[in-house]
Amino acid sequence: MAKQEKDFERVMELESRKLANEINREEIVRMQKEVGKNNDIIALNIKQKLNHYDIKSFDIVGAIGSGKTAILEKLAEKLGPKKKILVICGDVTTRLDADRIQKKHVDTIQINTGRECALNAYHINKITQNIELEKYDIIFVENVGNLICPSEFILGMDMRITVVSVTEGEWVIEKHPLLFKMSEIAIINKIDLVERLNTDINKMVKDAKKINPNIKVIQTSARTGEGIEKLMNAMGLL
Ligand SMILES: Nc1nc2c(ncn2[C@@H]2O[C@H](COP(=O)(O)OP(=O)(O)OP(=O)(O)O)[C@@H](O)[C@H]2O)c(=O)[nH]1
Ligand SMILES: [Mg+2]
Repeated sequence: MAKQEKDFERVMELESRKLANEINREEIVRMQKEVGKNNDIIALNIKQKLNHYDIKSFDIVGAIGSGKTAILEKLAEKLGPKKKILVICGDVTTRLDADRIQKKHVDTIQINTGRECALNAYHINKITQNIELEKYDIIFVENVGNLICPSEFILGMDMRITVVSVTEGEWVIEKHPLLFKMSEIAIINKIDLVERLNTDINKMVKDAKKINPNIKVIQTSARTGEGIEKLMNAMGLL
């Protein structure tokens, strides 16, 4: 075969591969939209059910290791004696977080998402269909730690809270605006470390407010307990 012909065939092959990819892409986008729509319908059902039982519910999302579980441990300590609490923990694997929180005498359920990088309404629906909801006053969901995927799926909770900490640096909010747009509260945690790390916390607060002027920004330390009462107040739990 002449070299020119070979080159032509190669171009054709690449073109048809590209075309196939484009067809796949359209199909994938269509399917993703469908899944998103179904997720939102299920989330709405969950919301109605929880409202029916007068349960306050919170979706805690945030960066890996920012202190979501540590904050939930503190909230469970403070609220546990008076309120009946369920904490649903999402992680790729293990039940480490659920075991930690369970020590605070609240009920916990761990969901392992495997390859999925966030919880979705299907996961929560399975739980709300199979437990006695009337037992609970408050449900907390700790989503899988990351600042990107959870923005794709609402879970039907009353409030979304996004947690970051000073250890991720002052650019973390500016670089991940979507979750802050969709949240009622932003927590900046680990403020006990702010002097050692020299993080510009004012920039973090300003960024959150610029992205979402209605967001309440609460500074906490799950280590010392600073800011936890303020957080409970902002959550309507005091
Ligand atoms: N100094 C300090 N350390 C904290 C604080 N909050 C959490 N930590 C520590 O940070 C580490 C991660 O905390 P976790 O509560 O597991 O964080 P997480 O966001 O639940 O982590 P993932 O679920 O793995 O995403 C642990 O070693 C905590 O003890 C805080 O306010 N100050
Ligand atoms: Mg955790």
